[in-house]
Amino acid sequence: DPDLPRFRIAEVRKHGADSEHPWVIHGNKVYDITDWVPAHPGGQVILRAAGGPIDPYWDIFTIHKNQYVYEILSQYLIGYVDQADLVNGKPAQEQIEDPFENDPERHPSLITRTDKPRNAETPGELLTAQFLTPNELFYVRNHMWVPTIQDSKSDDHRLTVELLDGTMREYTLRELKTRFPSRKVTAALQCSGNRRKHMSDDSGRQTNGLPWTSGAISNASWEGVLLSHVLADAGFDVSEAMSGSSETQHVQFTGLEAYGASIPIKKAIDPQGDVLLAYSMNDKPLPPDHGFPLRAIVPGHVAARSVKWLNHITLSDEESTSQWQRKDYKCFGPNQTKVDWDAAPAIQELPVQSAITTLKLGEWLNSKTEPNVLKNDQDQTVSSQSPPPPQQEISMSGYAFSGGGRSIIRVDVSLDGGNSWTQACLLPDCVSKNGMPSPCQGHGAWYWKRWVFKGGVPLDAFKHKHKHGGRPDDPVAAAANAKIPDSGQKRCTTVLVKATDDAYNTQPESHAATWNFRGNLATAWHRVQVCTDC
Ligand code: MTE
Ligand code: MO
Repeated sequence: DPDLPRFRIAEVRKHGADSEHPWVIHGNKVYDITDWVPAHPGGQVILRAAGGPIDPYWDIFTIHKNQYVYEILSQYLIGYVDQADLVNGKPAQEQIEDPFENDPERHPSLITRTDKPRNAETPGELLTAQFLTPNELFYVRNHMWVPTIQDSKSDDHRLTVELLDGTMREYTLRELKTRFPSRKVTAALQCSGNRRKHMSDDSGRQTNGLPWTSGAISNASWEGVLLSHVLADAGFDVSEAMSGSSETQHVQFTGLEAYGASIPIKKAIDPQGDVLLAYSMNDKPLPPDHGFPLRAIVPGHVAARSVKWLNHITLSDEESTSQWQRKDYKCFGPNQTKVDWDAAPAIQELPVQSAITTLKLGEWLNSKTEPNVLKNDQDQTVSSQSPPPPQQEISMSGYAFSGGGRSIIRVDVSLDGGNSWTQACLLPDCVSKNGMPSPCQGHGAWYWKRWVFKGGVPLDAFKHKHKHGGRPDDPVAAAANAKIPDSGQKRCTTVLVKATDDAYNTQPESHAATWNFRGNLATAWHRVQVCTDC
């Protein structure tokens, strides 16, 4: 309609998220979205764009870029952007606000995979240096921008709980903190894409998603209130649900930037499930990147369910309709690349995982200068045998973790590509000491176990060409092999690690066998190639 008014961008700016009549610009058109916001599930995303162009937001939140949405939007057209503010038919670049403009500062040691949105992993040597990952080194996985909430207003942050019959109950964070007892839970979060790069490198097949190595996992102590307490207070019949006869089957979580996911009601009400609405991480307020001021913590489940910047909980007979629940975080067979998303369940509890985070080669032991005779009083025949072969000292450390609260019972290490095995030492991080109770809290082994190993690689191990050799450009391998010149003779072996949990679940031998096109749950034995020039 050419008769509609023309608006300067300065005028549109006055119609921001806080105004009575929020407007947005799409292309060169201006829309009044007042009526849309409450009616649309992505209303919060649209509000974020109020007062300016919506297109940069939709570039991030791609599921909204479809014809259906444009058609709804067209009902709210009120005019056009004034010619004076257009360059090539669009608002000038400097008029477009960067959605990530308010994202927080990040620790320089994190390894950035994408900057906008922020996705960064913890480097190996920092990852397992401590049992509890320091907040500023905890891996970051954001699908969109970081919603900003001022410290001074955080206790006024509102959480709405909506029951199956539509009943709503609203809580401020202040109310949550004062009405319910606080709980602490020690839990690791692991992204479903952790070690995806290992999957594509080892199998030689590309995957779809961020190329994480071993650092999309971290471990922290979380404090908050129990989800089940809040649900009961909001009027949900927890005992009916315990008996299995509730129509409510899922708890859907939504964050302020409209990320959403859900968990089965069974986990939410399990008295040993420890699902938290958390406001604190390692005894400090949640940092902005990790969900300030409130996030769900679903211990033992894939971290995608631990929704950050939590502001809405919906009890439902169905799962969250978000793409992160219905698509994305599912696995299929290695041959399946055109998939029926509905045919596979959403990832919830995680399988066994382990990785080598540091690896150092030391001196050669038992070298030719050592005496030819072994001291053994009992068995003199030993002295007539040949000397033990030289060994290359090796020290490694890493983590092991299993989902569902299953604890890690053993970590096996091989120094010769999987022909022979030995055990790593599990660090006693969660063990009671000197009459003191375990420093780890919660009803399950929700935390990771750190392991260390010291040993020697026999000289004759350095020869094997293993099928899935582990890549020399793996950062752990690169650091270990840094001393070895590129030119000249070198022989290599593959060291590897695998873990077992208390249900005797263990890890698959190769990524080829569990390859899936989204690169989820890459849990095959972590292999690192180490070389010698001897
Ligand atoms: N919650 C919101 N609101 N937005 C997000 O992008 N990412 C999820 C989950 N919760 C996400 C979210 C995913 S996929 C992961 S792996 C974890 O948060 C990462 O949590 P962290 O950044 O605290 O490590
Ligand atoms: Mo994730």
